[in-house]
Amino acid sequence: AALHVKSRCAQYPGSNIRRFSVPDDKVHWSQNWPDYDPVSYTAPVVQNKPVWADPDIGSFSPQFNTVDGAVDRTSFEGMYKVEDGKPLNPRGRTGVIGRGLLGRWGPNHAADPIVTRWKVNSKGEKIVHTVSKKPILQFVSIMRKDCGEWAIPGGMVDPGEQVSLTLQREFSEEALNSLSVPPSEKSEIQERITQLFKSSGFLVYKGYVDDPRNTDNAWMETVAVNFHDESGNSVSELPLEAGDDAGQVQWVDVDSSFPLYASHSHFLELVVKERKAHW
Ligand code: RP5
Ligand code: MG
Ligand code: MG
Repeated sequence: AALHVKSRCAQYPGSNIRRFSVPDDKVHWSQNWPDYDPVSYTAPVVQNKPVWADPDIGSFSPQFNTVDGAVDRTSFEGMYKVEDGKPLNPRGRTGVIGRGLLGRWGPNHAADPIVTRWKVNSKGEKIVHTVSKKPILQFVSIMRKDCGEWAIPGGMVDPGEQVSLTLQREFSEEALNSLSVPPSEKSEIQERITQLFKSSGFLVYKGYVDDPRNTDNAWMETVAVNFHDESGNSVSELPLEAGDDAGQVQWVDVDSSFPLYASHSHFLELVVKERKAHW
């Protein structure tokens, strides 16, 4: 697997914390590094014990590498090591210990719905990129409120929740603002959503996410699934409205030069390969 990069960003998100700098050749735990002196950081929101966060280790010893009650503590990356009661990031050092902004020790499971359509002209014909000569895909993208970066409208899997439901729920909350629609319009949105997500979609990726919130003891993992509207008459007609942790939402042309949050650009590249689209 490629070395994580955003998981080593100098400034830890939402804080004044500077990560201990980890050079490429010291990322893997197998590299002995006696001088490694990571910063300990667990954000105040996590320390305040919200329902979505674990307590501190000591008072609490979760069952790692297994489904622990309703919380899935297994990793898509295989068995991870636990040292002094704390799980170790399977991709290596990040310069921070503790949980940072993440609620769970070890893997924090998310789901990423990648909703796509073809870019078309006024006659409904596919638009081909001038250089690659391949048709251009568009995907529903949100601007994250926490960092201002464009991203897939993904979110955390609730304890015991089926990933198929998380995909729908997060898309509805962030791209359709389902949390704020008046009750009279709820069933209408719900119906459209069920239509769009009734196919199981194309499984794009399952595994570690190179997320800037990752630490040595807590990291993001996701299941990314593509729901594609081939004819352009189902999703394309959905009224997009940003909600919850999304500040804006829009259809964005899929192109390798467009910067995206965490590993989201990599997920789109996989969608492009599958659909033989421009990249
Ligand atoms: C990323 O964080 C995942 O790929 C997913 O898009 C997102 C989930 O976190 P929140 O959007 O709930 O902050 O690592
Ligand atoms: Mg969300
Ligand atoms: Mg989200």
